[in-house]
Amino acid sequence: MRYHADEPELDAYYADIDRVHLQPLWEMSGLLTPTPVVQSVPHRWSARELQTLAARAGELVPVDRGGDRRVLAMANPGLDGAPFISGTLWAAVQFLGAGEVAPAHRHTPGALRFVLDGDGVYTVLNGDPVPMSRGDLVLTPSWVYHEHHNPSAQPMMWLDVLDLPMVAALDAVFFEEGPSEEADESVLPRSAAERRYGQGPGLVPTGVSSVLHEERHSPLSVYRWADTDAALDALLELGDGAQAEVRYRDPSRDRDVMPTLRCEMRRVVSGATTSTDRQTGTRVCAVLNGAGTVRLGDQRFSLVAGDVFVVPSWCEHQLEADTTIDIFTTSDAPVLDALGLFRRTAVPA
Ligand code: GTQ
Ligand code: FE2
Repeated sequence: MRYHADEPELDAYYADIDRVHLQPLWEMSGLLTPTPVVQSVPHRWSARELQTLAARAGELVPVDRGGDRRVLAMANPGLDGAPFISGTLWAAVQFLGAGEVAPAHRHTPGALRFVLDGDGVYTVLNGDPVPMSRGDLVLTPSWVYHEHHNPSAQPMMWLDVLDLPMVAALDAVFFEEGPSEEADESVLPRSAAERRYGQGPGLVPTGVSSVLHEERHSPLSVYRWADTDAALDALLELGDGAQAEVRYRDPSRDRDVMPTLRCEMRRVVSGATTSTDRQTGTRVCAVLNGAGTVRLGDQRFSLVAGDVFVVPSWCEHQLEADTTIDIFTTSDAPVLDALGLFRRTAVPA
C-alpha cells in the first residue's frame, strides 16, 4: 500500500480498509491487461530424459507410493515449482512395470492417456477393459473409475494429461478409491465402447443413446492410431497442402471428446513449415513420429519422437518438419469456447 506522508487522513483510511480486508482498485495495476499475461513459459521435455527417468523410477519407487500411480509430472519452469504444465493443465509420464497394477479410483478432474510408444497395458474404464497401443488416445473422463494393468513382460510408459489445475481452481476436486477388476487377460476383448461407437464412420447404435446422451463426454473411450493415421493420409491425398489435421470428436454428437479437453492430431510433411498461429488456452503437444523444430515465441526447440512441449496461452507457435512429423495436441479449448473466450489468429510472417 502506498503511504502519503503529507496526507494523514488518507493513510488512516488505508489502514482502516486494510483491517477489514478491503483493497482499493485505484492502487492496483496489471489486472486488466491488453493481452493475456501468462505465467507459464514455453518448454520442451525431451523423450530421452522422460524415458530414462521414468524407467529409473520403475526400479526405485514401488507403484503404491503416492496415489498408486508412478507418475512424473511436467512442472512448467514459470510456475514456481507447482507440478503443473500450465495454470490449467497437468501433464505427466506414467510408468507401469511388467506385471504391475495401478488400482482403481475415480476423480472429478478429467484425464486422457496418449501412448507414445509400446503396448501391453490395458486400462479398465467403469469395468470396460481397453487395451492401449502406440498412437492410441484413451479417455478417462470425470468420475469414471479407472485402473491400469500391465500383464505383459515389458514395462510401458504413456503420457497423461488432466484438467486438474482448472478443476482445483474451481474448488471442485473429489476423489475416491474403487473396486479393482481383473479382466480376462488371455482373451482381452475389444472394448464395449468400441463395439458400440467405434464400428464405422457415421454409425451409432439406436436404443442406448438416450442413456449415453446424459454424459458430458464421448461414449467412445479409445481412438485407435490406425484410424487417425488413415484419416491424415486421406486428407493429404487430396493434395491441397503440406499438412493435415484431424480433431477427435464425440461420435454421438458434435462436440469435443470431453467438456474440458480438445484433442487433435496434426501431420506436417517433410520439409514444410507451417504458418504461425497463437490461441488462448494451453496446448500440450507430443511428437508421435518424425523430427523437426517448433518455434514458441522467440525460442526454438528441436523435436524428435517422444518429446512433449507446452504452448502457453497466446504464445506464437510455428512448426518446421525435417521429416514428416505427427504431433498430438490436447488443449483446454472447449472451456474457453464454452465461455466465449477462445481466440485464435494466424500471425503474419
Ligand atoms: O492414471 O489415474 O498422471 O489419477 C495423475 C493422476 C495419472 C491416473 C496422473 C491420476 C492418474
Ligand atoms: Fe486417476
